[in-house]
Amino acid sequence: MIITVCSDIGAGVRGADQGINTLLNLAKQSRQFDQLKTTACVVAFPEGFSSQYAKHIEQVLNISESVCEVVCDARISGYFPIVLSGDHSSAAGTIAGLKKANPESRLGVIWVDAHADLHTPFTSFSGNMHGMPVAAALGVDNLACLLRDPDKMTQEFWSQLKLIGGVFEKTRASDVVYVSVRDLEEQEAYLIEKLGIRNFSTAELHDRKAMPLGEQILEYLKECTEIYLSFDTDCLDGSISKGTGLPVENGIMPKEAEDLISVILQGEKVVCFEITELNPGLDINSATINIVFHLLETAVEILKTNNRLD
Ligand SMILES: [Mn+2]
Repeated sequence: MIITVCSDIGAGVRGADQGINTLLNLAKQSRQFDQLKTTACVVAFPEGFSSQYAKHIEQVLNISESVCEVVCDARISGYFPIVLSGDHSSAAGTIAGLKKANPESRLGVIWVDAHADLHTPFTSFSGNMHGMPVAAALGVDNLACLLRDPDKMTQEFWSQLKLIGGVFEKTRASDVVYVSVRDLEEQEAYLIEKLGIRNFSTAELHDRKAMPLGEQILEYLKECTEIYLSFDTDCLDGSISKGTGLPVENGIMPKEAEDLISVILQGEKVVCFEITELNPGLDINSATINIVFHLLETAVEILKTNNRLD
């Protein structure tokens, strides 16, 4: 099942909500997507509370709760959700939905991204919510790196965001894996070090002599009972990811991304795949769009072959 989250409210650069229709339009021309069910999350919430510490946080909370419910229902009904979201902020809702559907699970998270998305309203300079979903999922504030002094309302909404789905700490730091995270701010670097989160570097991905990175990651998460794979378009190398809000050099090349996703999605514990942060308005020659759509098509093909998708 494809679940769409047509919102870009959590991003600093707007326009990523358009990425979803771009992918769905291409899907109409591909046989792989025939008869695949598509469900849209409610994203049309009124503006609500917003602050410089956490921009549009009330809307992000409402959208994330909507995502949580849809993902949870999909999982309970036995579907494998492929989530197409505009910006990454709603992924806290995706993770919450997976955990809500199966509270006993030990949920692993594979976060393929140029950024750690580990900020909080206490540490974020920009206040952009797409930089916070991993912190929300882990239930951390990172007060040791206090940079800002958010008002009471912001703190109240942040507390609610950490509690989406009625579960605090949806995953633990030892069950989170970063891939190609390379644009870190010191507050995030501190948390990664303190919590001991494994970051598989781009260099490790490039290393052809090693076991395929996807296999290494699945091995690393072998104690988990379910795994969620989150793919931020900006994990791709800056030379080929113009169609995303924050392109960063020294990233993943298309074939590497395809191999990585292919190996991981063969893992039987993987229960959900998300693609996010594709911004067609920024994309020169549709280069990024074509790469990301190919990855989506590859994922659908693998999951269909394994009878995991309908
Ligand atoms: Mn991200």
